[in-house]
Amino acid sequence: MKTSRRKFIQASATIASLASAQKLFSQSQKVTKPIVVSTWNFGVGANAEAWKILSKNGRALDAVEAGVQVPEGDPKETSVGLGGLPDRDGRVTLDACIMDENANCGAVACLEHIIHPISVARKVMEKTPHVLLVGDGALQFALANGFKKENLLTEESEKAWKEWLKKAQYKPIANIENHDTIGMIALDSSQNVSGACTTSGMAYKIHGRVGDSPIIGAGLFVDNEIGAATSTGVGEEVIRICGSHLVVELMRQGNSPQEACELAVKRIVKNQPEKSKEIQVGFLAINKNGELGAYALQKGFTYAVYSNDVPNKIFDAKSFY
Ligand code: SD4
Repeated sequence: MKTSRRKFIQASATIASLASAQKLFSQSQKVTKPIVVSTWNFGVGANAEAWKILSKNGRALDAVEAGVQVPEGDPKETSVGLGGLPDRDGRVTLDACIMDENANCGAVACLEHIIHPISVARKVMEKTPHVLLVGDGALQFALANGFKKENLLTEESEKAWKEWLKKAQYKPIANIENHDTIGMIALDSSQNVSGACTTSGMAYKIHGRVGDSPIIGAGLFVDNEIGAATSTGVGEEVIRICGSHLVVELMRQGNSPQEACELAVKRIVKNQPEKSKEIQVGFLAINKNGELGAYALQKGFTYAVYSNDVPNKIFDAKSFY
């Protein structure tokens, strides 16, 4: 067999198996536990780390923390943790939250100098009577708990910021300007649900701006009776509708995860019909049966799924526009 023909046959087989996996998945949108799902293409690397814990019957909470640490620690990801694009003053400020199966939750907002804000959020949850620490207070708390102070502004991100400064046009467009949050939700083999969400927020934002990602109920919500939801996109629009909490409550009312994500996106359209045409917001949800939903305002929202049935694949979410 000629090499080119062999290559062609190999490629066709790969495409066919991918297509059948996708077909199978989209027909049922149901997978058996454990399952981990996360936003955007970088969810694949994060899911792989989470799966190491879930596949050994570990706890969903541990899985989501370990999972989102992957993009947080990757200097090439310019929307999360180390290497995140800075605010308009050149400061990298991070937002993150985490929530477990018992409604315990912790969060940090506008945190500087710490590579893994998700782990600081977990410490807030476990070591304090509070839910959310911000700015200098969050940094002080992190340092007191053994986290190391680091410079998070990479050369590349500094260069991009200096380029932006030439025009300094303040018009955040999520997704289009390559600005993606990782939201991860998981169901473990004990049928417990947890979630984590972490981001450097909108690039070149006003210093002190906080988005949806560290706000429990907006960027993330978990209810172990029902399931979990997370969001990505323009945080202000998600906060306005308490997005992730809304998705979970819509599931409680009997909607599937897919229906719930669609209804939440449509709420944004109803509230802000004109603005909704120009921005991106996406929701991702799972319920306790391992059913999954994903929906966005615009095309282009991808998510990654890892379960026994779906070995870590990226899917395109349906969209309103
Ligand atoms: C924020 N939701 O800070 C985040 C940004 C994001 O895709 O998700 N971008 O508003």
